[in-house]
Amino acid sequence: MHLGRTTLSKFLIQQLAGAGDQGKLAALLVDVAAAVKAISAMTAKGALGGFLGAIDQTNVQGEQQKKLDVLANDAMVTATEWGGLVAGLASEELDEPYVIPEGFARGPYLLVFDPLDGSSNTDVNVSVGTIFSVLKHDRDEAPATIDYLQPGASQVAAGYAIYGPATMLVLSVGQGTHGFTLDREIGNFILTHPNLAIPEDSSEFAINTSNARFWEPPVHRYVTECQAGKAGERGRDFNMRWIASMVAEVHRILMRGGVFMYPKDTKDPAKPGRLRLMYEANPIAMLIEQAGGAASTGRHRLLDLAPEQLHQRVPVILGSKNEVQRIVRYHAEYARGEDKPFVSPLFNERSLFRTQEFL
Ligand code: AFP
Repeated sequence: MHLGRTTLSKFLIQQLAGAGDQGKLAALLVDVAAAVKAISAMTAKGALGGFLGAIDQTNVQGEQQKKLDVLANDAMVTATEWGGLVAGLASEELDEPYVIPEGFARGPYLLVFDPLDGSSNTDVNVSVGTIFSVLKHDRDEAPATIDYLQPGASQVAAGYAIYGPATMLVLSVGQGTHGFTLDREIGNFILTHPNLAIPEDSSEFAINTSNARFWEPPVHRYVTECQAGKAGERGRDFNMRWIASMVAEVHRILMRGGVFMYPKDTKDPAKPGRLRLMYEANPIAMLIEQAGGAASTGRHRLLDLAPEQLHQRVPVILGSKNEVQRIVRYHAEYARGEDKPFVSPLFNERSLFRTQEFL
């Protein structure tokens, strides 16, 4: 038991003791936590609960939906539509924003979420997550889509749940990034990781290298230097990870540093990136910056972007500040034509000359 430990509710009351709608924000986050507990129970049952597998429908992203995608979405809607705290909801799994039904009062917030991120991993029992973002809605009228299109810097709260060996909730209300672990015995989230801080330097990067042929030169330059390790520009060896579940990559970075990249590439020119701005990039970027890290498209700070569409995609490069800043610098040098010519040892004239010396 964790008697005396700080529960999520106690933490939120302490952090949001201010006037105005702060109490409603705390209540909304408690409702989100209730949905997370339900989703955690379903992911933990897996095949025993009949929750695995796909269904015969695709979402607005054109992706085939998993059963858990739909069930997680329903859990988030059911837990938050009723309380008079939100004016509307938007989800990766819904083409259009969700209109709060007649009979439920509307509130001052908009909740935007990816109910189950990494769902391609559910059937192989790899950690998945829920990502959520909270925005203000200051009009009495029901929100139109345009009301959701606020820059990430406007978020009043953001967080994710990770359904791993333990279920954790990591969130920020603008006063740092904090982690809570679900104690299933008492059904409560306990503050276990207060004030998370990302190391500014790291020797670990995460990227899907099967896309290397589609990357822009600055990304090639950064990854190639990491792979060169001690023998190359960086003078030290690097480690690589790729879980294909953003929440799991981000959680690792919050725990021990690193950099995560899903950069702009030429794989599908119609898509400026794979990840979605409103309910993946923006909430995660808030958590990363609140923990002392950096989050960029490679060219712009993610939280500064002015959204144009609810489901728009963006390039994402985030994590340890000094590594992200190096990648951003490489993009700027590339734009100015100043990036060091990308030479691998094999083609470097000097090294070829050296080889001839000993022929
Ligand atoms: P799914 O939710 O469709 O599994 O996508 C997960 C994700 O959006 C993000 O969580 C991963 O980092 C990324 O996609 C993995 O993309 P690849 O499958 O191209 O590696």
